[in-house]
Amino acid sequence: MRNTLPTTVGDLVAAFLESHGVTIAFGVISVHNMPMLDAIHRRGSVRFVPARGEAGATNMADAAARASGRLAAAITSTGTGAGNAAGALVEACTAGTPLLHITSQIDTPFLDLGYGYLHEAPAQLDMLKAVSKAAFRVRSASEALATLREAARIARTPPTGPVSVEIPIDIQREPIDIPADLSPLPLAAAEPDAAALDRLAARMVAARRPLLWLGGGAREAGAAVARLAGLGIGVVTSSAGRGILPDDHPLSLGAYGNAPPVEKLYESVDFMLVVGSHLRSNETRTYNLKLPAARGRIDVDPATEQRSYPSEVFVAGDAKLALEGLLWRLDGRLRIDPAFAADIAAARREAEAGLRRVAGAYAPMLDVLERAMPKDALWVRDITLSNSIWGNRAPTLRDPRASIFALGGGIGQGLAMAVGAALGGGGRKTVAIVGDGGLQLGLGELATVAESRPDMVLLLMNDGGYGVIRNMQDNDYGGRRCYADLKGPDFGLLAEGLGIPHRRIRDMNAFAPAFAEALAVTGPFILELDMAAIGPFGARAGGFPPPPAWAGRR
Ligand SMILES: Cc1ncc(C[n+]2csc(CCOP(=O)(O)OP(=O)(O)O)c2C)c(N)n1
Repeated sequence: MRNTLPTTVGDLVAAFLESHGVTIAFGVISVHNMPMLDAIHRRGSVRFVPARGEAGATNMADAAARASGRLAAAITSTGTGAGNAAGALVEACTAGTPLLHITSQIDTPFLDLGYGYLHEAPAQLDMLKAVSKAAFRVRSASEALATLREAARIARTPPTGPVSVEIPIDIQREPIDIPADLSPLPLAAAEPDAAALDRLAARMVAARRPLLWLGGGAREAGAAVARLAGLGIGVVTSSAGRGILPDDHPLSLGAYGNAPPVEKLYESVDFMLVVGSHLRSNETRTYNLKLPAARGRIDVDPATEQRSYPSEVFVAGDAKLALEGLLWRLDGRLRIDPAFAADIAAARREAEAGLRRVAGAYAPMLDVLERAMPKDALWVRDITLSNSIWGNRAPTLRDPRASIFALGGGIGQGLAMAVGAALGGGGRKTVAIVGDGGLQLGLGELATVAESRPDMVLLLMNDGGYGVIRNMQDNDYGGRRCYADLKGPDFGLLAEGLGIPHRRIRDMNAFAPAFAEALAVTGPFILELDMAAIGPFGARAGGFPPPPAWAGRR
């Protein structure tokens, strides 16, 4: 059946997004994307959220995809517009977010002529290739659908990632019929090799105290992980792997993988299986963390076999399929040390006590969040001391989609991620933690908040500057403080000007009632904590140790 309306490639893009389960898209309207946005508007199926900048829009789309598990889209203009999305695309690559970035190009007769045509950016496609998993240019109206489908297939194929598509503005305007079948291309399953799984199973069976280290790549493997934990295998997660097994499962060490009591426990772990994790430098104290000596690894990317911490058994393939294959091979064969569960629980308790100590004046805040945050809330963080000190480990999360933060460590993405999570996450309350420095990087998106009214509480940890940097200056630069004290706005006045409810607290005792007030609002609420008044953390976090001799290229 053919659509009889005079439709354009812009309409095709809108229909394609609908057919690929995209319910929300973010961007900034421009002469170079209006055929697509006009079609999205007319068709009314995909919600388009106008952001104030392409960086924010792309972070929003990234978080919407992470929170929902579905494709989301960022739609930008050519040149500066596409360039503005680059930092957020780097983060989406780092996190492996399945995301479509649809952008434009100048009119095709002028491509690569160097006329100085409006928005011309000669090497835009090269730039997009560098910051996306893949990038394509649509070269004619007739190939638009095939290119978009292939882009979506690549974005959704593990290891997932953002894919950019340039559609020159004249092609967007070209008339085209919309085919009846716009369905997504099938994804090839990354089947693990049976012999490799046999070797891994034999290694697991020989262990008395086996432990899984789960990264974000194991996000879809929750059911298999729960059954492995049911057999007595312990679990620890990276920050991205939080909630794959509920953090409060008795055999879970949560995301305390580099806490001293857990590192101590590793000495008695006779096999660690790393699943879908980079073992990132910032989560392993730059590879100084002493993981158990005997290790195996499952990863969908075969190239990771000996990357960072080497392993003796490697299984290339999908984490869920591999863990399912492992499960039946282990059936009835494990002989777990009966003391292991209690040792895990003790290490976990000690690690939690350590977290309360380093949280210092903010320890009561952890208790309030643990108690009051809705159990299905999305927990979004910017790169701020409160996240590196405690937010990456607490409060308890029970859903692998709930933990959303910039894995690449770039500040200033938290606000936009909170917006995307709240608007694209299926109506779950979002609680986000940001620093005043990070927030100022994308301050314009507060206007997007005021307009699109995401259901979120923004916990603004205001220490009047870059706390992380001040700590590094104190630790590593003889206490020479520079460029880290910031003049910020009066956030209360700013919120008032935008019509966003705001409260500032100066005393930790005021946090519980203020947080309850914030949660009771359906829509945005900024709860600002005056950190100078509230007090210090119990530790001076900041900086990273040098890598050990064995790591890196030598
Ligand atoms: C995009 C980017 N620019 C610069 C940095 C360096 N940086 C790391 S933390 C930080 C300070 C963040 O300040 P704030 O959000 O106020 O949190 P705080 O450190 O005060 O807790 C900076 C500038 C970075 N990580 N990312």
